[in-house]
Amino acid sequence: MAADLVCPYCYETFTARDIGFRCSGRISPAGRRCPLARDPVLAERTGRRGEVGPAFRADGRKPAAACPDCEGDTTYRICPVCHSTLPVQFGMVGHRLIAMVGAKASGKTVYMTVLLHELMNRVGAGLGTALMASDDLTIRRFGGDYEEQLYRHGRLFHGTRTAAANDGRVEPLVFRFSRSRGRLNRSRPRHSVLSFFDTAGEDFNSRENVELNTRYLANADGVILILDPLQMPGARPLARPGTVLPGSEGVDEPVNVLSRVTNMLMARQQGSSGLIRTPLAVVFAKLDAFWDTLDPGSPLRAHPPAGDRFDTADSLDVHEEVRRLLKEWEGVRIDQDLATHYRRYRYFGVSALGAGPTPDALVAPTGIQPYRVTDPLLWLLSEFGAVPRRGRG
Ligand SMILES: Nc1nc2c(ncn2[C@@H]2O[C@H](COP(=O)(O)OP(=O)(O)OP(=O)(O)O)[C@@H](O)[C@H]2O)c(=O)[nH]1
Ligand SMILES: [Mg+2]
Ligand SMILES: [Zn+2]
Ligand SMILES: [Zn+2]
Repeated sequence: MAADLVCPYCYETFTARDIGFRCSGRISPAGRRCPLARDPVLAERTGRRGEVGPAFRADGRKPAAACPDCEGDTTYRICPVCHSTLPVQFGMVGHRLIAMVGAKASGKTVYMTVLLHELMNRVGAGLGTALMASDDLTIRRFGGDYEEQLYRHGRLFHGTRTAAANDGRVEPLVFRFSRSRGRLNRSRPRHSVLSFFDTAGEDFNSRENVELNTRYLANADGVILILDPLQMPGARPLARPGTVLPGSEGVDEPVNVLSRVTNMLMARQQGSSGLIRTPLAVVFAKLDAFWDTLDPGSPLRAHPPAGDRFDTADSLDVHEEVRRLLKEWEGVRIDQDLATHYRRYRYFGVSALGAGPTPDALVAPTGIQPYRVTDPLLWLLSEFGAVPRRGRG
């Protein structure tokens, strides 16, 4: 059988049969209890050193198995490669890995934090969707680090730690996305597992991380590529006066970042047409710095129509508007590269903060006012059939 599952924690592939189990460590009906101990595989692969029940092999297609030592039943299923506990119903519900990549300081961490915050709070309810952290570590890291820093303290992030500085490990945030089953979409999948891996921009430039990133990208079902117009020589001079500009030292222009991503995706998978099949959301961040330069009638000055569907017409308007902006920003090569290599791609324009931060890296006094942040994710989910669309295209 083909290896059709991808671990949301390590991005290695395996089959359902290979899924392992972990003893619950509770006293079993037979009166025995397995001792908890550090799992060397888990520690090596993920850095998690806590004491856990012993791992064992059994038929991973089943939801539960009996521990060979204590005979107690367990429903903890684990990845055969990294031994992370898999989300409930993993392999039984749709699981979608969304990879997010972009150059250094392009705004990935801020965007991811705001996107997830919006989906968990404001937007989710309107869309009839819910987003929940899938494991304790995600709850602690997302709530405790990311959300706390940006929303409670109003402080922007330092550059994300590189995978190399983290012993080559990645620590994705894993969420369960669910949609309440509406009358019209009875057959659509209700749950998806979303895994976000917040890369450091430098991971894209260093050789030792290319292998890791290739696996991550190649096994993703959809890719969100964050591009920063402030890093485009043709757009930089157009930014609103006073905008905090990213340093240009060691920064790669968006067109080069795109080439790197394209090379990584091509290394692994191609359709018979030679085009990359993974849907690619090309997201231009920090749009607030360019609002002054846009036409008052531009779709990038309006909010997307409200409703519980992905609005195709609005999305295509935005797509064309970004394509037009690329001419102004001297970014036409980006458009050519996408058309040459990708079967499915779509442009987006977002502002996670809604206003430029202060020079001392604090959220503007007007607060966080996200603009169009959920559009790219909803497009990807609608491509997978996990969110319904209004209109065709
Ligand atoms: N004007 C504006 N600036 C933003 C926005 N989002 C991020 N920025 C700026 O971009 C900087 C970098 O954002 P991060 O999200 O930390 O960037 P990153 O891509 O995670 O960077 P690395 O982790 O170093 O790769 C922030 O400190 C802000 O100055 C936005 O919506 N609008
Ligand atoms: Mg970051
Ligand atoms: Zn046991
Ligand atoms: Zn794994």
